Amino acid sequence: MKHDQSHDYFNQAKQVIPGGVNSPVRAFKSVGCEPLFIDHAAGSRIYDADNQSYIDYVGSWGPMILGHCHPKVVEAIQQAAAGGASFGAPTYKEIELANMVCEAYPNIEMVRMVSSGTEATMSAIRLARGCTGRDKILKFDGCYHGHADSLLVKAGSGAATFGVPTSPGIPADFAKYTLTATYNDLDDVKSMVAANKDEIACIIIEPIAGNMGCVPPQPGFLQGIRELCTTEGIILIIDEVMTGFRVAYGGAQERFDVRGDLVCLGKIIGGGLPVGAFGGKKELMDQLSPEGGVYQAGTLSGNPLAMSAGIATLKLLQEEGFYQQIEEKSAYLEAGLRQAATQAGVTTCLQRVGGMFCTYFCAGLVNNFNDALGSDTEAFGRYFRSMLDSGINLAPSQFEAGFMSIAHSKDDLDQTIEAAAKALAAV
Ligand code: KE4
Repeated sequence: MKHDQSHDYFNQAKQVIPGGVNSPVRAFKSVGCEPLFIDHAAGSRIYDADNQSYIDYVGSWGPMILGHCHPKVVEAIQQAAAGGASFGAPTYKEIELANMVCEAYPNIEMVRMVSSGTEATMSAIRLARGCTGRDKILKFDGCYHGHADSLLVKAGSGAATFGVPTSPGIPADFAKYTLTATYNDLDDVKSMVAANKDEIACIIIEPIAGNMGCVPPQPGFLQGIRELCTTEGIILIIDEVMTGFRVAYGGAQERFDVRGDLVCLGKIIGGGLPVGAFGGKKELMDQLSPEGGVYQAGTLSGNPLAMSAGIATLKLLQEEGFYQQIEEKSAYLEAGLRQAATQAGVTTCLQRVGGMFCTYFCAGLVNNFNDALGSDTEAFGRYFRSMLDSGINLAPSQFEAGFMSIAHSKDDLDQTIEAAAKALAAV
C-alpha cells in the first residue's frame, strides 16, 4: 500500500496540530508507522487519502457498531441539521434518548447528556464526591476513563501506550486522592478500602477492561465490588462508555448481572457524533445543578444532531437478533485468528467478549495490566503493519480493543483471517 497523501497530510498536520493528531493514539506511535488520514467510510470499510480501502475494526473506537454511514443514521443527522445544529436550549430529542437509555439500564432512573466519555466520568466522580462528602476515588491499573485530572493516574489506553502511567500536569496533591488497585484482584480492592475506611467516594471500573486490550472480569469480581461498595457506602461507577450497547443492549451490566449506582455511557449512544452520558439513581442525580448543588454543564450537551444519531442507532440495535449476529461474526473471526496463530506456530492470547476483542502477543491469560504489559508490543507492531498492508485496519496499539460491526461480511472476515495468517507467518 502507498501512503503518499497521508504522509503529506501528516506533515501538514504536524505544523498546526500537536503530534499531527487530535487524540494521541491516532498517531500510530506505538506501532511504528505513520497514521492513515481517512477520506471517507462506508459499511465495514474506511478509505484513506490515497483512496485505499481497509476493513475497519476500530470503528471510531467503538461507536460504529452499525458500520459506517448507515443510511438511517445519515438520514437522521441530515434531517436534524436541516432544522438547526444547536440551540443551547432543551429539545424533545434529549427526552427521547434519555428514555431509551433508562429503558435499557434499569439502574439508570435519570441521565444527563454530555459531549464525551471524559465529561461523563469526570462528572460522575464529582457527583459521587458531592453526594458522599468523601474525596478519594479508586480506579484500576490499566483502566482508562478519559483524561480528567483525577483519572490520569496509572491510566491505560493512550497513557499506557506511551508508557506514561501518570501524566505531567497533574498536581501531586490532586493525584493523591486517586487510589489504584489491580483489576480482577478483589482482595487488593478490599485491602485498599480497608486502609481508606470511610474516605472513598467511589470506585470507578470498566466492567470489561477495553483499554489494556480486552480483559474480561473474572467470575465474582464485579459482584464482589458491588457488595463491597454497598457495605462501605461507596458509590460504584460502572464506566460503560465502551461496553454500553456494545456487548449487549444493556451493556456489560446486563451480561454480568451487576448494577452500578452511577453509569457512564458514550460512543455508541452518539452513533459517531460527540455524546457522553452519566446516570443513575434519582436520589443521586437530583443533587446535580440546577436541582442540587453539584455543578455540571456543557454548551453542546444534548446536541440535537448527536441525539438524532444516537436515537437512530439505538433503534436499529433493538432489531431482533442484532447481538446474536455480532456474536456469530465475532466468534467466527476469533476461531479463524486462533487457527491462523496455531498454524503459524505463534504464541498469541486472543480475548473476546461479544463484539470486542484483542490479540495479545503473549501466552496469556491476560487478567490485569501487568499481564498485558508482558505482551510483546514489538511483535504486535509488526503484526499491525502487515495487517494494514493487507487492507485490515486494527486498533493501533496493543492496549486497545478491536470492534466488530453488523456490516462486516463473511468475506470481510475471511479476508481478515487470510491476512492474519500471512502476518503471523512473518511476525
Ligand atoms: P472520550 O473522552 O474519549 O469520549 O471517552 C473517554 C473514555 C471513557 N471510558 C472508557 C471506558 C473509554 O474507553 C474512553 C475512551 N476510549 C478510548 C479508546 N480506548 C478513546 C480513543 C482515544 O483516546 O482517542
